[in-house]
This record gives sequence, C-alpha cells and structure tokens, in this order.
Amino acid sequence: MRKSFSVFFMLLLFLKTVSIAQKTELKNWTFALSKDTTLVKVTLPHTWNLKDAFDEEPGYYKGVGIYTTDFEIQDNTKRYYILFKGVNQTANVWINDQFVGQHIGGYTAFQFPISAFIQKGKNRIKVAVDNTYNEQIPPLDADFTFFGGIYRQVFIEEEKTIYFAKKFGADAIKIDAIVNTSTNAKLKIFGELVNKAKQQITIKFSLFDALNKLVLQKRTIGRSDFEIESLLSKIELWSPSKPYLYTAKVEILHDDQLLDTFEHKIGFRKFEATVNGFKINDKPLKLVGVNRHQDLEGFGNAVPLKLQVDDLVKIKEMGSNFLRLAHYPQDQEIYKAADSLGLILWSETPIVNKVPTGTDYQMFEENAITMQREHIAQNYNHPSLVFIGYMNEIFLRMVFDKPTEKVKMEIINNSLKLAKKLEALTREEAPNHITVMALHGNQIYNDTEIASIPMVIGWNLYYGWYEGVIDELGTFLDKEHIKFPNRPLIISEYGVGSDIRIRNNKPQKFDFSEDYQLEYHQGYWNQVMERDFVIGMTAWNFADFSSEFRGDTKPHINQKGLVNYDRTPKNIFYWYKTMLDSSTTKSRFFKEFPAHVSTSNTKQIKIITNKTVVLKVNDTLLDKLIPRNGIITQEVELLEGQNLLKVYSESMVLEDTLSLDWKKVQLLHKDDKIAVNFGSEISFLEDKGQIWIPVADVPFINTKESTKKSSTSTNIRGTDNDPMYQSMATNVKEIEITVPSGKYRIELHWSNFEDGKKLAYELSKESNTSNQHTISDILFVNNTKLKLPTIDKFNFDTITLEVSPAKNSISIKAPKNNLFSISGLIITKF
Ligand code: GCB
Repeated sequence: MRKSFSVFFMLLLFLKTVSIAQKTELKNWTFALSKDTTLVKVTLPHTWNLKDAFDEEPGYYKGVGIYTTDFEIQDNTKRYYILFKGVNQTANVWINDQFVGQHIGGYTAFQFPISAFIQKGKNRIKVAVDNTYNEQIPPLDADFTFFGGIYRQVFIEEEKTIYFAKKFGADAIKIDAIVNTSTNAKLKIFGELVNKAKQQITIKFSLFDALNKLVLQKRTIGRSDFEIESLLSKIELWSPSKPYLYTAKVEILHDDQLLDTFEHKIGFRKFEATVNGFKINDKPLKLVGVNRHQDLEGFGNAVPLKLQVDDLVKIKEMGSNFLRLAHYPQDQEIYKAADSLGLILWSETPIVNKVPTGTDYQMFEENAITMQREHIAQNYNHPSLVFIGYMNEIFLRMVFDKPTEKVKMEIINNSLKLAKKLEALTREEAPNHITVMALHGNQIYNDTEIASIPMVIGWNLYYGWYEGVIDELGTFLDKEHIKFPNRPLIISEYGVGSDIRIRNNKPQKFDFSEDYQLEYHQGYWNQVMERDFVIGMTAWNFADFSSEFRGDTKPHINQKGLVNYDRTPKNIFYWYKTMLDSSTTKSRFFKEFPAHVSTSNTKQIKIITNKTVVLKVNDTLLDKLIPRNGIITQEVELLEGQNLLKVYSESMVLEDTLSLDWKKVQLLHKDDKIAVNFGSEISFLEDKGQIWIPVADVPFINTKESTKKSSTSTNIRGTDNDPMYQSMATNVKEIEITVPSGKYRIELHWSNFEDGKKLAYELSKESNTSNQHTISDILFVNNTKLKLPTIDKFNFDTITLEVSPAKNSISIKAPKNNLFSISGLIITKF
C-alpha cells in the first residue's frame, strides 16, 4: 500500500495542478485499481472496464479503483463545493487525507462542501470508487454492464457568503411553468438559500425569450427561502414540434453585489395521459421513439458529452418525439438536449429486475429513495421531463428463479412497499408529472396490483422474440384494455437482436437478421397505431449496448439497436425515419451485402420508402412501385458481375443507388469458392468480405440424415465469426458434394458448445436440441481418413485438406453407424 502511494505521489508531480476559479473542471487524475499497483494517468470521463467487459474471459472487474488529483486554492476563506456528475457506483472522497463523504448510487450527481478540508495552496483529493456487487444498492441485476469509474465530469465550485442551497446534487430551485390557456401561464419559483448571517438580500428573477429579450423581471427581498409567482400572457408553448425555450435567471444580490446566479432553460407545456391518448397542449400526440443506454463503442459509459448529445440529435432526426432514458438517470446534458430538440422524456431510477430480501432490504429502500430524490432534484426544471419512473420489470428475477413461496411473498411485499413509497415521493416531489413503471409480459404485475400504483403503465413486450409470435402483441394489449379500461399503456420496450452481417431470405425468430428486425418492427408499429389506448411506444433500443454476460452473435453486446454500437444506422433506423417523416425522407435501398451469392440471377431487394418510386436495374426501367408499410419488395434480375440499381421519385429524381455483384455459386473456374453454413438458414458476411450461405442454397451439396440443428447463445472464443460457430448441423451421416473433376481445397469448421444456459432474458426461448456432440473423432473425406481435433468448450477449430474427387463427388462421412456435427465448410477450386 505504502509503496503504491509513494508512486502515486511521483505520478502526481507530472500532473499540472489546477487552480480553482468560479467553477473548475478536474479532468486529469492518476488512477489505479486497488487489486494492483499500476498507476496510470487518466482523463475524465473514465471507466476501468473498457477492455474486460468485451474480452473473451467471462466477467469483468468489480471492485475498487482509486483516483487522485491535486488542485490549488488561492483563498481558503471562501466556500467550496466539489460536484461529481456520476460515479459508478459508490464513491468515498478524501481531501488532504481527511474524509469528506460517501455517495451511493452510480447514476446521479452529488456534491460535498469541502471548505473544512482545504488549505491555501495545493490540496490533494482522493476518490475510492467501488462497483462491487452490493445487495443494498440498486440496480442489483440488469441486462447491461455496470462499468466502474468516475465516468462523468467533476467540478470544484466556489460560492460567496450567500448562495443557493445545494440539495440532492442540485441547486435547490424548482421552477413550475404552469399553462392556463394557450397564451397564459403562471410561473412559480421556489428556492432555498444558504445565508448564515441572515443578511437581507434581493432575489432578482428574470425571464428571457428565445431571442434573449427580457419578458419578465421580478424582485423580492428576504433572508432565507423564497417564492416568486407571476402571471404571464402571450407565452409561446413548448412541444416536440416546436420546442420553444425561455431562459429563467435567478440572482442573489446583496448591497448591489451579485452573489449567486442560477440559470435554466424552461418551457411552457401541459400534458395529460388518458386512455384516449396522450395530449400535449391539448393536442393529441402519439408518442413514438426509443430507449437509450448511455454507453458507446470505444468508451463504455465514459462518453464525451458531445457524442452523447449526438445521440439525441440522431434520435430526433429519426422522427422521434419520445425518449425513454432506460434504466437510469443520464447526464444532465441529455435532458438539456431533449429540451432544445423537442423530445418528451421518460426518465427513471434504476431499480431493475429485483429487490432484495432479508436484512438488505431496508438499506436498499433508503438508497432507492435517495436516488429518486436526487433524480428529481437534478432534472425537475427541464420541460422535456414528463414521465418519471422508478422500476423496471421488478418481478423478472422472481419469475425466472422460482424461489420458495415464502421468499416469493417477501419479494412481492418488499416490491409493493417500495413502489408505494416511491410513487408517493414522486408525486410529492414532482407534481405536474406522470409516474410510470415498466413491466415484463407477465400477469404477476396485475395479480399483485403493483401495476395499479403508477399513473401510466409501460409494458416491455417481446412477442416474436423471447416468446410467441409478433401478432400476439395486439391480443395481449386488447386483453389488458378489457381488464383495465382506464389504464393508459405505453409499449416501453420491444425489439429484436440484429446484426448487419446477417441476412435471411426466410426471416425468423432469433436469426439476428436485419430482415427479421424489419418484420418485427413493422408488426409492432401496425398493432400499436391501431390502438388509441396505447399512448406511446419506445423501441428497445436506440443503439446496441454493452451487456457483458451476453453471447449473442456479437458477444457482450445486446444487439437490439436501431443503430449499431458505434451509432452507424442499421436499415431499421431508416425505416422508422420513413414512417415518421415520409415527406422529407428520401427513398433508399435496404442495404444488401455487396454480393448476391446464389445459383439464381433473381434477387429480392427492398426499398425503404413511403412514396411511389421508379426502379432502374442496370438499363431497364421497371414499372412504378408502390410501398406497403414503408417497404417495397421487388424481385430483380441480375447480370453476372456488377449491377447498378437506381431508385427514383415519381418525377424521376434520383434518390439512391445500390451496387450488387452477382457471384454465381459454382465450382467451374480456378479460385471459385463457396462458404457454406450448416447450422442455420442465415447468410453471413464475414469481416474479411467472405459471404457464407446456407447449405439449402447450394443445390450440389446434399446433407444426408441431418435431422437436427443446434445453437447456443454463448461467446465462441477466438473469433468474431460467432454466428458461424454458434450453430451446427448435428446427426449428419454424410455430406455429398457433386463437383466437376479437378482439385479442391476443403476447410471444415467445427465448434464445441454445450446446451447454452438460458438467460433470464430468454424466458421462453425454446431450449436447444440435444445430441449435438455426436462428433465422431474420425471422418472420411473420400478415402482420406481425418483425425478430428478435440475442441475445448466454447472454442472452434478447422481442418483444411486437399481433395481430388474421383467420380465428380466429394463425400464427407463418419465411420459406419456414426454421425457427426458440422458448422461450416469452405470449398475452393484450384
Ligand atoms: C428487457 C429489459 C432490458 C433488456 C431487454 C432485452 O425487458 O428491460 O433491460 O435489455 O429486455 O434486450 O432483453
């Protein structure tokens, strides 16, 4: 320990000490994980799980990390605060070796007064951050990575003798902009002061319009907490289509000296959610948008603000008017961006999947309550904040884990107790807002009546993915509506995993194709739009996000995004854009693989559009095409080699082009090559450009007696081609390939996985077929006997050999009465 700290000091010498002005950001720190002594210089925002949350080793470091930095104080008679905008998940803070305080909870800001600990000149701050699992701190269990670190900004703020009180990580000022009529409103400002000497001060309130013109000014004299009320006429309203913002400024003046200023953008809007729909400023508005997690490829949760705000710009660009910040409060800049872009927010406290039982419950409850207080105090004044939530799928774990009846009752009672407390707190702290809770598709929420606590219910429904079929959504919703005719509903989550490397001509559940993703979202859209009592929908998720334990086709990533983890759009993003704003959205081709690998020259292509279009394939103009559900599906005939497709508007304005190379599946010429996928029906585009096609699409390959396919949801180590190795054909007796005479190279691909353990998120996924490991340890390829590799669990292996078939046929066969499994095969002609 001693040794590590002296190294710490040495490293600190290299950091430039920051001199504190009014509000100074502390960006440069030294950092070490407590499990080792390696010190590094880091710049905030920072997380220590950037590598291990994505590597081949299951799990990621959950423990303590120590951050240290220095700052310089010129005048230690002044008041100083330290402000942390987000540290996951527990922070213990020391200044000059004196303990300053502890904060629990990874998603809200917090402040400590530090004047008592600082000295003139140089000061040293140390923060021990801990993301160890703790049964007393929400969230306990969730489908996202709990990245550890100081992952948002840190500031030191200087205050004068009298200033706005700091409570729950925010200046204690609440502004209510209450709309009476479409032009009249009432403003109510309530604030708290720190004024130890009880001196007389003036509070000056000013309101500026969007052009910065002063529209209202009021002064009040006092010595402590203050309240200002004012009526306004000729107001401009805030709404997603016209997010008109005013600037509210509150100043403390003493003897004409300005002591503190609070500035916030505000907006005038009123809203209601009833079973007849959502209304903003008395106008109906179907809420449509997405959920958002805060992490980004290459950054984990420590994402620069500019890039975070870019997300909201994209979400708005897609046509959304609604955004659920799931499952936790996000950076305050996100709320600001929603205000100015015009996005209605649902924001929630991270109580996800379960509450604890036993003695841990009490502290868990206290922490949850503090989190909700902080969440509200920090975001109350944002006009975008409309829905305030506090629980997501709280019975998920219980349904999945099937505890004893006694434990079950305790979980239900604790959850009910907590929900009631949080509901009461939210209604009190945030009147004029709508309370919500998100549930998973199970009647337990109605049976226990927890679903009757909040004002609006959000259902997270995955018909057509984890359970049932896409069309069951409507049936479920109608049943709910009959049971609870006065309950407004939101589909707070719906989505399927998709991988832009995967396509399927016969889209199906769990194939991770973009084709199935499109079918699913079209189905949900239609079923929601038909029902007024469903007041809104937020797709799961805006972007792919990190969930370390997942083994989808891109391990560690939940792939239900409308955009990729790096935010490049998937096809479905453009489909939403078309559906939400067809007037300005250009028609575009559903992005295909660069090549059509097939024996046939015909290919079904899709155009994402809501307008009648004209299609040109090479030199041939086709008839006008009319979309259905935002899509035109058209069979086109391709020439061997490169083809150019063009889509025009009806008035022949070019809107998009698509190049497609028809690579005929054949083994006639030198270097002709076919990569075949045996385990599933998908086509897969490897990073190297290689396209694997399903064996069913290769007429000259005959698989004998393969009755079974098997698949896993597990990371296959050592490859990015997981989709190829996560499935296999099993019980194969023989593979026969009819080929012209010549010499061929054959690569056989295998993997080893056991029946994947089901995850809580796969409640209804059919279990995998068994018998997948009947891999005979030898195979015959024509007459060549192959000794097969032993493959460690969750690994893959390949064997390459050369074959010169005698009678135009290559046979891959297990010895008599034996069967084998196989994932893939590549055959190349010499
Ligand atoms: C849910 C959860 C969310 C998961 C999602 C999924 O219902 O609320 O946290 O990520 O399902 O993708 O399984």
